[in-house]
Amino acid sequence: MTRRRIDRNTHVVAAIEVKSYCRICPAYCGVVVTVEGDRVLSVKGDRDHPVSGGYTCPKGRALGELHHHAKRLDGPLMRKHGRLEPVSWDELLDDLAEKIGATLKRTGPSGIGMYFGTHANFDSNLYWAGSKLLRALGARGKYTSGTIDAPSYPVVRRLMSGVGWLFTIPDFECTKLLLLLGTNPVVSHNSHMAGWPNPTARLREITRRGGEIWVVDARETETTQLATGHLAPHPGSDYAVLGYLLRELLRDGADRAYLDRHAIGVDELTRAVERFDLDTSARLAGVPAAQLEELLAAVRRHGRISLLTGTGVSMAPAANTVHWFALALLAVTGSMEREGGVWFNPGFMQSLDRRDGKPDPGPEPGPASRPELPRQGGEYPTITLVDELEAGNLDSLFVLGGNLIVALPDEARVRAALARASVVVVSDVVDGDMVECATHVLASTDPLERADLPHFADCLSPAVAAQYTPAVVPVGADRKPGWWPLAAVAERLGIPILPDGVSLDEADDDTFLRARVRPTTRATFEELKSAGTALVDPERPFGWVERNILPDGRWNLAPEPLVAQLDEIAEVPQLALIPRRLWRRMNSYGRELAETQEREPPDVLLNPEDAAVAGVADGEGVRVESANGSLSGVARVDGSIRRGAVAIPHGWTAPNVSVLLSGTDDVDPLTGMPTYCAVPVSLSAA
Ligand SMILES: Nc1nc2c(c(=O)[nH]1)N[C@H]1C(S)=C(S)[C@@H](COP(=O)(O)OP(=O)(O)OC[C@H]3O[C@@H](n4cnc5c(=O)[nH]c(N)nc54)[C@H](O)[C@@H]3O)O[C@H]1N2
Ligand SMILES: Nc1nc2c(c(=O)[nH]1)N[C@H]1C(S)=C(S)[C@@H](COP(=O)(O)OP(=O)(O)OC[C@H]3O[C@@H](n4cnc5c(=O)[nH]c(N)nc54)[C@H](O)[C@@H]3O)O[C@H]1N2
Ligand code: SF4
Ligand SMILES: [Mo]
Repeated sequence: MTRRRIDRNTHVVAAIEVKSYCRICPAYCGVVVTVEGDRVLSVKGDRDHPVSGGYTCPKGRALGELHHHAKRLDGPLMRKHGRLEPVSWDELLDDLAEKIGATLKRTGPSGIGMYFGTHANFDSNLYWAGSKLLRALGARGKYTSGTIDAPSYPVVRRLMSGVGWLFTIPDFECTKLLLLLGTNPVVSHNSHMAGWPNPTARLREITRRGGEIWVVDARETETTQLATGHLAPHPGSDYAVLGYLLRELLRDGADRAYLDRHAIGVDELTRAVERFDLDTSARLAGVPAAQLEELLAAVRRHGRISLLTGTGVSMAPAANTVHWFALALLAVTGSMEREGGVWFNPGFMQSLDRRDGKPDPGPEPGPASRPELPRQGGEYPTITLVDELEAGNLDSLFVLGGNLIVALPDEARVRAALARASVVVVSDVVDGDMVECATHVLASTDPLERADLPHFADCLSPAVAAQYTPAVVPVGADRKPGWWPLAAVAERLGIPILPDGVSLDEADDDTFLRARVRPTTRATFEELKSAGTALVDPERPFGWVERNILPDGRWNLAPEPLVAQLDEIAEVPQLALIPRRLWRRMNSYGRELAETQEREPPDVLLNPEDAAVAGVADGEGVRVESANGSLSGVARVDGSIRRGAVAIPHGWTAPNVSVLLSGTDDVDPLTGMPTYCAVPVSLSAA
């Protein structure tokens, strides 16, 4: 903490600078926050930060604006006679404990569920307290945003390695060829299966030293502008691009020494990809054959590759196949855990490389209303919470840092299902869509008001790093830390969840944070707390997955369920809805900021040829219809998107793109993920 004096008009006031890190996405950029009393004056990048080096994006720089926003929740709210009213914490907690007790009597623990949204990942104490409460209640109803955006990622990893929790990090220091599929990290920082501070500098560094970047994306994006090559396949057809590369490399150019020692299933994989000859693949992907050949030539030129996927592939129907082929391609090119290829971040906090790797348990039956959609890694697919509410099986639902109204398909169905619950507890920082549906609102501290350490998202970082942050400003109004009301309800129910028998009165943010540091963690709590910035382990840990995780050190390149699914991939639609993320906000977070509303409206991005067929011009109203519903928006007609793709950002309620999606018809049986990308749609003038 450094002191500074600021001259404002005539009188001199003391402002202080506090080092912290941004907790809106897993890039975890280091920030310097200037505060005066309880006012946040500015949030800037911390130039001395060992991972982000001064970088921030507008979301991080707006932390102060959101902190003081008129829509911030200031205290607890409870629904009485149909209306939300301010109440005391005691009144809310007594009522909540009584109602949870009533649910337990009526249904047992199966009537209680908890949804951990994106922002529960960035308040590690909230996540931990939520998990502990759920366990203490004996409830199995855990749901997360991870089963909305990418369940195929861990499910495929488990099938191929035994463990789902493996995050592939490009070896930025040495890679010569980076392949990006369905991700636009310059805008998103990926923040999905990786969190990159300063993506532009990272990408430029690869091409500066003579490396290549190839992007597979249905649009020209901020990332394709920095790339060496760009392929724009039909939405949902990426599996054919990777299938082609695998087929050709397995015929000539595979790293046989690596495969012989570190893989099984090579022959089965070779047979499975035999169908992806050049002409078939070019036809399936809707790209010129010459482009596929150029991409293959680039792979051959460099031998090893690194690779990252995003929501453009992980939310599409063939997501499992793409993630399978992506890992297989890394193995076939000998790029797994080798310089110039990829490594797996064990996490500074978790230090998975210092633990014994036990295989994950396999899938279990889904919840009573949809047993065919499997529970994996201790989580039910989030879409099934709607079925569970409809069936009356779920009676009390906690929603922590998430927004089911924009995140799940079919807004009307989600709203109706939530209205059936006896209790909807919402932990949030702003008055938004979920608050509208809540019976009990837990007004939480925001990132500037709480101490923190990285939660499991430290495995997504391009470095093995962790940072402790103190609270930057005092807790404002009548808010409480996210963990506090959960611990207080637990206490009232007689199932205390605080670590080491600490009482609620004695506990603070550090009580939980201290307990998160394991014996294997790369530093002690005291070391983390006194460091003042991120601690970094400079070694990129190559080889720990091979040694600790893989059975006999081998990847399974042809798991039976994935091979079987390959035959079931449907033809891609003529005209398809695809996802798109915007620069100034994160899903629904940040949409209340004036600049976001003004400069990034949720318009419908169309190719000129598709617009002409529909009779729609730029700036005019357009109606988008799917088998599930329709919406109207403003058309933005632009040749940067390929023909056959229609991109609409999510996170808004007007329009809410979720009305075009279905939670019943298009759900993947292995992962329980609804289809969000490559959904068939039609267009007309509105
Ligand atoms: N600024 C900002 N950052 C964010 C978010 C945000 O809303 N705003 N959201 C955060 C979250 S929760 C996540 S999960 C991550 C996601 O991060 P990303 O996965 O990088 O998300 P997008 O930026 O939408 O990039 C997806 C890309 O896939 C392309 N695409 C669509 N369909 C297809 C297809 O079928 N094939 C191929 N090859 N490409 C396709 C789209 O055109 C788009 O450019 O971003 C996180 N970061
Ligand atoms: N059509 C379509 N739908 C999509 C997607 C898509 O690409 N297309 N993308 C999907 C993806 S990638 C994801 S991850 C999901 C996102 O699904 P969710 O994670 O459920 O939704 P968000 O909009 O990120 O939720 C943010 C909520 O957290 C609150 N919040 C912000 N900060 C804090 C905090 O510090 N504490 C607490 N307690 N709350 C906080 C915000 O106010 C907001 O209400 O949506 C998915 N839905
Ligand atoms: S990239 Fe992510 S962590 Fe960095 S400033 Fe932006 S939102 Fe915050
Ligand atoms: Mo996401």
